[in-house]
Formats: sequence, C-alpha cells, structure tokens
Amino acid sequence: MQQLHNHRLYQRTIITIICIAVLVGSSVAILTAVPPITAQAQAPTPTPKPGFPLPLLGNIVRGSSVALGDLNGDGIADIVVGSTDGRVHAYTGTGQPIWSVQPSTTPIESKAAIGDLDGNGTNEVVVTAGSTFAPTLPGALFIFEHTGALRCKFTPFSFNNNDIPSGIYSSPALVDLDGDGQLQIVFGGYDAHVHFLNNDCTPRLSFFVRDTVWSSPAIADLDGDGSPEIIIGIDTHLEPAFGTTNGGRILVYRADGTIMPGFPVQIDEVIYSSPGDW
Ligand SMILES: [Ca+2]
Ligand SMILES: [Ca+2]
Ligand SMILES: [Ca+2]
Ligand SMILES: [Ca+2]
Repeated sequence: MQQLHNHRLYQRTIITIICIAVLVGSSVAILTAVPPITAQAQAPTPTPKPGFPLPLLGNIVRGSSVALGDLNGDGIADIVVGSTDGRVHAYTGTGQPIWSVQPSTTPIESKAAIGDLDGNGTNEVVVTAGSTFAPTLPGALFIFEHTGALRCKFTPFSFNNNDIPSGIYSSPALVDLDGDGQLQIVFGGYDAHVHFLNNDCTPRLSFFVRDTVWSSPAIADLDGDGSPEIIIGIDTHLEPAFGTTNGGRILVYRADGTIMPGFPVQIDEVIYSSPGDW
C-alpha cells in the first residue's frame, strides 16, 4: 500500500515538474516573443508650438481644462484657463496674453464656458470658483466680457452651516432655455443646488438636490421636441424618505425646470464625471 502511495506520489511529482517546465517554457517563449523597447519604438517628444509653454505667473492649473473661443474678435479661437490663485488667463493661439484677471483668490478648478451670452456678436466667459483644497474660501460664478471686464458675480448658498458660500466645481454649461437668443447658464454646486442663471448672474431657477454636486451638466434635446434638456450627476446619501441611497443620481431637467419622465436614476456611486452628449 505504501509502495503504491509512493509510486503515485512520484507520478504526481513528475507530472507537476513537467507542467511547471511547460509553463516556464511558455513564459520564456512569451517573454522572448515581445520585442525589447528601443529608442526607435518610443514616441517622439512633441515640440511645443512657438509661444508655448506659457508661464502662468508661477501658479498651478489644477482641474481647470482649457476652454477655447474667440475673445479678441479676429475669428480665431483663443485660450482661457483658470489657476489655483483664482486668476483667469486669456491667451491667443500664438501665446500672446489677451488679459489676466483675478476676481477672487478662490481657486478655479473647472473649465470656463465661452459663448455669446447676449447675442451682441462678442463672446463672454463664464467661470466657476471653488476648491476642496481651500474650503474656507467662498465659491462663486463670474461672467466676464470679452475684454476681461467683470460683468457680474453669482454667490452660491452655504451648505456647511458656516456662512461661507460653497465652492462650485461644476463647469458651467450655456444653453438658450427659452429660445429668445439669450443664453442662460446651468451648473451644480457644492451648495447642493442645481442652478439656472440668467446672463446677468440673476437666479432664474435653483433646485435643492439634498447633496453636493460635482458633475458638470450636458445639454441635449433628448426627446426631440426642440427644447433642450439638462443632464447632470449629483451626489446622494441614504434618505429613504426621498428614495435615495448612498451613491449618486442622474438628473434630467427640462428647460422649464421640471424633471424629465424616467428620471432621476439612482446609481450606487457618486457621480463626479460629467455626462457627455453627442
Ligand atoms: Ca481670437
Ligand atoms: Ca456677447
Ligand atoms: Ca434664453
Ligand atoms: Ca427636449
């Protein structure tokens, strides 16, 4: 019996050794099949366009994606970006400064929106401010003329009972809600509201959504009725009375502020990303 056991043990050992040898052989074969990375195989380092890179007075760009739109009226897109010192910088595509303004010291970590808000032929720039790195600095939304002059400021609510207007991380979206040729501004705030503003910064509609908003809105006519919808993600926490769980919600508003049938949709994760539309 012991001999039989030893024999089977010997057989299993031999089979195991063969399997390991095959696997090692395969690995060697795979390793040797992959060509070594050579200098020739690496992508060449891109050459910056003349005029770039641009020094932004030593300040950091964190989270503020570059926005493009014509500001100096030459028909060519210019560049707008915000930085962590609260400045908004505008440059031409050749790196020439157009303007740089500092409406506050609250960091800007969102993407500006550029568009002709009032239909007068020149673009305006809409910027939101707020940072988790600077929670004691007040959040705000600013609208600038194409010259960099401040048109108006919107102050969000305070969500932390500390009387400090909450930050805005949502990048604003521009949309003509009523078809009159004047663009409105929609965004969400850490103040737990989704805001619809007029282009003079006056509130048009504000919706308390019970939790913070990080996501940026997307605009699309989802039902093909010629009127735009606003799609945005919000944060949620467990509140059975309101049908929410810990996670997030996708909300779709009609232009008049009513909720689109079929929404909100509850999901089990916070929505930090921005919905896309195409
Ligand atoms: Ca231009
Ligand atoms: Ca304009
Ligand atoms: Ca309008
Ligand atoms: Ca619609």
